[in-house]
Amino acid sequence: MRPTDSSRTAQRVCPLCEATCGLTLTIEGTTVSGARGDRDDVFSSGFICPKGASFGQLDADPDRLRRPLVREGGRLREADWEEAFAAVAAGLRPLVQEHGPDAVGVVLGNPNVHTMAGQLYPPVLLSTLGTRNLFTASTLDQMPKHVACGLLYGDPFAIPVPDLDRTDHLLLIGANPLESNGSLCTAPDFPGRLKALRRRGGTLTVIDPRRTRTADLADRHVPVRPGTDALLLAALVHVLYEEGLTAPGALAEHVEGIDEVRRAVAEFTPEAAGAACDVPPAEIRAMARELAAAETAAVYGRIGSCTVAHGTLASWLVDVLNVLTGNLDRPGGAMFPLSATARAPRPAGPGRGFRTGRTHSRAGGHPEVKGEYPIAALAEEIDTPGDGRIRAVVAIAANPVLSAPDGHRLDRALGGLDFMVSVDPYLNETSRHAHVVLPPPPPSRSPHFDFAFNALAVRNQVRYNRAPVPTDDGVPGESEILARLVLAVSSRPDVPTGSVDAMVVERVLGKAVSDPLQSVYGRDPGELAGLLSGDDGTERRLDMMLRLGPYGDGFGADPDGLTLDRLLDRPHGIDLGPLEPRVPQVLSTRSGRIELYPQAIADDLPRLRRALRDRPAGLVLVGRRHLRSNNSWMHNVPSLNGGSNRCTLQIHPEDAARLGVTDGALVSVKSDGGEVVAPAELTDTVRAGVVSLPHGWGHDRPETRMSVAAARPGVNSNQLLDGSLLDPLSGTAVLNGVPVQIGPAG
Ligand SMILES: Nc1nc2c(c(=O)[nH]1)N[C@H]1C(S)=C(S)[C@@H](COP(=O)(O)OP(=O)(O)OC[C@H]3O[C@@H](n4cnc5c(=O)[nH]c(N)nc54)[C@H](O)[C@@H]3O)O[C@H]1N2
Ligand SMILES: Nc1nc2c(c(=O)[nH]1)N[C@H]1C(S)=C(S)[C@@H](COP(=O)(O)OP(=O)(O)OC[C@H]3O[C@@H](n4cnc5c(=O)[nH]c(N)nc54)[C@H](O)[C@@H]3O)O[C@H]1N2
Ligand code: SF4
Ligand SMILES: [Mo]
Repeated sequence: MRPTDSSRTAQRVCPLCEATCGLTLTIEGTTVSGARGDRDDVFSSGFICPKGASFGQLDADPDRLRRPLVREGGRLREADWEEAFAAVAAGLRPLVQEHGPDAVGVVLGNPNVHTMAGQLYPPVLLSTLGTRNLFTASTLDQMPKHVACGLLYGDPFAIPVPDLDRTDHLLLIGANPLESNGSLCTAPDFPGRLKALRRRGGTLTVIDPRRTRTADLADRHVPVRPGTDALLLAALVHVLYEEGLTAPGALAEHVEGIDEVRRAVAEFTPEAAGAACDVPPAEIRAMARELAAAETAAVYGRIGSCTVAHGTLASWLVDVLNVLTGNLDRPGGAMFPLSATARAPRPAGPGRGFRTGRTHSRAGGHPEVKGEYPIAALAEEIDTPGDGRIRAVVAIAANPVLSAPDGHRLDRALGGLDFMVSVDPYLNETSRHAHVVLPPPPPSRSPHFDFAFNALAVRNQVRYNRAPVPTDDGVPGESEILARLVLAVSSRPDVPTGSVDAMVVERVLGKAVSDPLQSVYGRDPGELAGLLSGDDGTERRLDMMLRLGPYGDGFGADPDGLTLDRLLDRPHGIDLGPLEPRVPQVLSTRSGRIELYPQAIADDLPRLRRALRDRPAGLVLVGRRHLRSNNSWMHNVPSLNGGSNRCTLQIHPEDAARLGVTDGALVSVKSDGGEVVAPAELTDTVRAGVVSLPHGWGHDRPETRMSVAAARPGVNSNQLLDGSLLDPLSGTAVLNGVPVQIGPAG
C-alpha cells in the first residue's frame, strides 16, 4: 500500500526473531500498511528481513482471534472479557483448593521472550500459584547453555556471546544465522556481520551436517555426523593440551580446574573422536591450531549443539575452548553483555552457585532445572494417574502439540484436562483444547522492550517503543491479560489490575533499599515508588528496572543516568557501547572463580566416552529452519508461506538412489517414536547418511482456525519422537541426530 496524506510512521522493534531489528511502520488509521528497516536505529541501522517486512500482514491476519473464547457444551464460543476471566477463576480456583497448586501446570512458549508481558508477569503468576509444574520451550532449545553457564560461572543467565564485530575467527557450531538470523547472539544483520568478518580478513568455520547458506560463507565447512559435536569439541580441547596451545592469559587467575580438564579429555584423541564424528583427525588438529593461532576467536554453539544427546557437555566444551584459548571475556572473543535492566554490577566474590535437582517430577522423576521440568515430560505428568497429577494447564504463547515430542500423546492428554486456559492469538493445535482462550492484541498494539535479548546482544544498547496503535476501548493489552490471570488464581480476584504491578514495585524497591550495595540503600521505598514515571504499571516497572540497573540514574544518585523518560526521548534507541570485560564481577560460583570442571559434568563424561565406541548404523534425522518461517505459528501469513518454505524431507542423492527414492515422491520416515509421510527433496546440501525435516508443521488437526496454514499443512517432525530421549543434565529433548528409517510411502 502506498503511504497517503493520512498516514503516519512509528518505530517498533520487530518481535519476530532474536535479531531485534528496529522497524519503521507506516500506519493508516489503525492499520499497519508497511514496514521498513529503521535506518536510524542505533543497533540495526535499517536491516530488515522478509518476516519483518510482513509485519503488517501478520498483524492484520484475519484468523487472529479478536475476542476471548469460552467453552460451553463442548464447543468454544466468543465471549466478553469479564466472562472469560470469570471462567478462568471458576475453572482454576476449585482445582487448586481441592488438589493443591501442583495440579496446575504452566507452559510458557517462545514468544514470551519477545513480549514485555511475557517477561514481566509469568514469574508473578508462578509465585502466586505456587506450582512446581513449570514447562517451557527452553527444554526444546537453550537449556543446555543455561546449565553449562550456571555450572561454569554460577549464573545460568551469564551466557557469553561471540563478539561478532571484532572477532578474527568464528567457530560456529549447529547454527544457521542466515536463516534464523541468530540465537543467543542478538545481532541485527547477522549475515552482513559475517560478511564483514570475512572482509576484514577474519575466518569462519561452520560445523553442520548440512551445507547451509551460512556454511556457504565459510572458509571451512565441517559436515559432522549429527549428535557428535561434544566428541569433536572434546578432541579440539585434547589437541590444545597435547600441542601446548592452551593460553588462558589474564583469565588464568580466575579459573580453577584447568588440569582436571586435561585429564578428562585424555581419551578423546582426534583419531578416536574423528572416527565417531566423520571428521578426519588431521582436520580436527588443523581446527584446533587455527583457533589457538587466531589473534582473537570465538566459539559459538546453538540449536544443533544443544538439542542433542550430549547438549550440556557440548555447551560446556564450547566455553572450555573459549577459556583455554584466552578468548573468554576479551574483545573479539566471547563476552558477557551488560543490559540496561541487568542487576547493577557488584564487587567480585563468592556467590551462591548453581545447582539442579532440588525437586523431581512426579511421574518420570526428572530433576528440576532452573525451576522447570522437561517439556517432553508434560504429557506424562497429565496422563499418569495418581496423586499430584496435573489437572489444569495455563499455556501462554506455547504450541507444544507441534513443537515438543509426541504431539499425539500430548494432544490426547490436553484433551482430557479438567481445565485449560491459553493466552494465544490463534486457535491452533494446542489452544484448541483450552476451555478459555485469551487473545493478546497484535504487535502493533503492544509496547516493546527486549528484556531477554539485550542481555544477549553483541552490542550494549537499549530501545523502548510504546504501542504504535492504541488498543480499542475495553480490549486489554497482554500485560493486563496476564495481570488479570494472576488475580484470577490469587485469593483476591476482585482487587484492581494495577495492584499486581504495585505489589512487584513494592517488593523490588523494598529489597533494593535494604541492600547496602545499591545506590538507593536506606531510602524510603514509598518515596522511590512516587518518583516512577510511565503511563501504566508496565512502564513504571520498566522505569524502576532501568533506574536500578547498571546505566540507571539510581533515582537521582546519577543525574545523567538512564530513566524511562530519557529513553522515550530517543525513539531510535540509545547506544551503550561495545561489550566490555566483566570477569570476575559476573561470576557467582561458590568459589568466586570460573569452575572449569564441575562435578555434574565429570559425572556425565563416562556417557560421552561410551559414545566414542557405539556408533549407530543407518540414517539420522536433523531439523532445519527457513528464513520465512518461525517455529509453528507463521505458516498462516500468505506472503511467507510457499516457495522454498516447504515441509520436505531432504535427502542426499546417494541415499535416495540406494533406497529407491525419487525427487518429489512421498516417503515414509519411521523412528522408534512414530512415522510421518513427506515428499522427498533430493539435495546434496545434506550430507550422506543424514535426512532433514523442518519442525512446526502438521497443521491438519480439526477445530483449529488457521486457514492458510491448514491449506498446506505439512507434517509434524516431532511425531517421530516419543519424548524419552533427553540430555540428562538439562532435560532438553533430543531433536537432532535421531535414527530413522526411510522407505517409499504406501
Ligand atoms: N524438531 C524440532 N522441534 C523444535 C525445534 C527444532 O529445532 N526442531 N525448535 C524448538 C525451539 S528452539 C523452540 S523455541 C520451540 C518453540 O515452540 P513454542 O514455544 O511452542 O513456540 P511456537 O511454536 O513459536 O508457538 C508460539 C505460540 O505463541 C503464539 N503467539 C505468537 N505471538 C504471541 C504473542 O504475542 N503473545 C502470545 N501470548 N502468544 C503468541 C502462537 O500463536 C503459538 O501458539 O520449538 C522447538 N521445537
Ligand atoms: N526464520 C526463522 N528464524 C528463527 C526461527 C525460525 O523458526 N525461523 N526460530 C527462532 C528460534 S526459536 C531459535 S531457538 C533460533 C535457532 O537458531 P539456529 O540455532 O541458528 O537454528 P537453525 O537454523 O535450526 O540451525 C541449526 C543448525 O544445526 C544443524 N544441526 C543439526 N544437528 C546438528 C548436529 O548434531 N551438529 C551440528 N553441528 N549441527 C547440527 C542444522 O542442520 C541447522 O543448520 O532461530 C530463531 N529464528
Ligand atoms: S531479522 Fe528478525 S528481528 Fe529482524 S526483521 Fe527479520 S524477523 Fe524481524
Ligand atoms: Mo528457540
